Amino acid sequence: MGTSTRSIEQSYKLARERYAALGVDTDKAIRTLARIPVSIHCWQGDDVGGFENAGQELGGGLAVTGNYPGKARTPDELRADFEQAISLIPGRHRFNLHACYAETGRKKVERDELSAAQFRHWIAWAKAIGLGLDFNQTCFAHPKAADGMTLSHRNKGIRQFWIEHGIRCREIGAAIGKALGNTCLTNLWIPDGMKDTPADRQGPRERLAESLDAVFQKKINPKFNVDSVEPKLFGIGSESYVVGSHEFYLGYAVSRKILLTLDAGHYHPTEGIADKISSVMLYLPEIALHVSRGVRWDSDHVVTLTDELAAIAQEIVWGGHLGRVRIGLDYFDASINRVAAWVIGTRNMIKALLLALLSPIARLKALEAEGDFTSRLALMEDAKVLPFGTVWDYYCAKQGAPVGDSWLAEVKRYEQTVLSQRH
Ligand code: RNT
Ligand code: ZN
Repeated sequence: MGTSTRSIEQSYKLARERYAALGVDTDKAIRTLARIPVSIHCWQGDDVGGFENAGQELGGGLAVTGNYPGKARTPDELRADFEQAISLIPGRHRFNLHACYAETGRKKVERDELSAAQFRHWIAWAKAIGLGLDFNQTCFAHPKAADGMTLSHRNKGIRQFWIEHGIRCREIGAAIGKALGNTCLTNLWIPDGMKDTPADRQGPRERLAESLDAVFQKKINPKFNVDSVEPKLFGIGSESYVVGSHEFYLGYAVSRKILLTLDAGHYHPTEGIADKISSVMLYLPEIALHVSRGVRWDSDHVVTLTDELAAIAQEIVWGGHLGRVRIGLDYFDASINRVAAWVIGTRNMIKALLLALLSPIARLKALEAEGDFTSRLALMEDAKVLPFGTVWDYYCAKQGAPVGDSWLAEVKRYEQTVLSQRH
């Protein structure tokens, strides 16, 4: 087998030389990579179900397909599944919670009544295993969002309900950040939109801006919580109009000095988010990403190592934006083992970052500055077949994570012993 520690190290030494000849320091790349957290979304673990038992369907234009057995049914199961997943992923990462994952015990706590109390188990767990937490308002799968409108609703009472939810979520985010000594990102996405051509595109946007101002009015120490807003182009049932469009939220985030979340599935099918990063970084102190993979629509497929993913990582790394981009994942596939889905998507995100860190970017930029575009293209293409996999294996081994596909046997074992017992 080619995965013994000795052969990994020997191969790595050769790869290191190969990269060094192009001015790339592989040891440094690995050190940098180990410090980049990926915020892994809780909702892959249970098909965006949450634990409210509201009996409400997902809605909001979100759709999870598949019925692979063994999904987490309780917070404890979700935590156990996630611990299994992160044991197979190199590096130290974060866990991204949604408000609907509140633990309310026997009683019902409405979304406009939530507080950190319903998240104390999550916080204690995160603290115990050294995990950073992020948070999200849940403005879907709820009777008050049943007509697809929330913060931009024409009914004032409904707007007020979601405003209160938004405020409480930010407070929960702050409590999380304070308790963990690690800034929480609270991300706001709402489904608001229309299936068919609206007669009034302006009114809902005016109401949304007003509602958002109410949500973000209270100053919260940015050491504990920072806020982000997430635009979208269309959804199921909101094909013709989405109130919180890209232009809407870009303007909002810039003018209010909050973060913008770029979700890779939220644009036209061939429109990537990679090229947006260098522009928005000029005007925003920080941004957040929902790395996803849309297939024909915002289908939220498991992230694979595509050109688009590589380009996203390049823009973050080559642009010098590490530290100002909060990388998160957003996908939900219920047709395969959910722990594997977490592992595959997250390992791919990390691979893409490593690829970007291992690019001969200094040389490429120098060639570009000299106007030698021929050599730039030649080097970019040759760089694609450098021994990246060898460095990746070495990184996994060094981090104590499984090398190659050996993680899969672990997931299969977990499926046999744990997941398959859930009926
Ligand atoms: C929906 C957004 C949003 C959700 C999660 C569950 O289109 O991408 O981020 O996927 O909040
Ligand atoms: Zn998203």
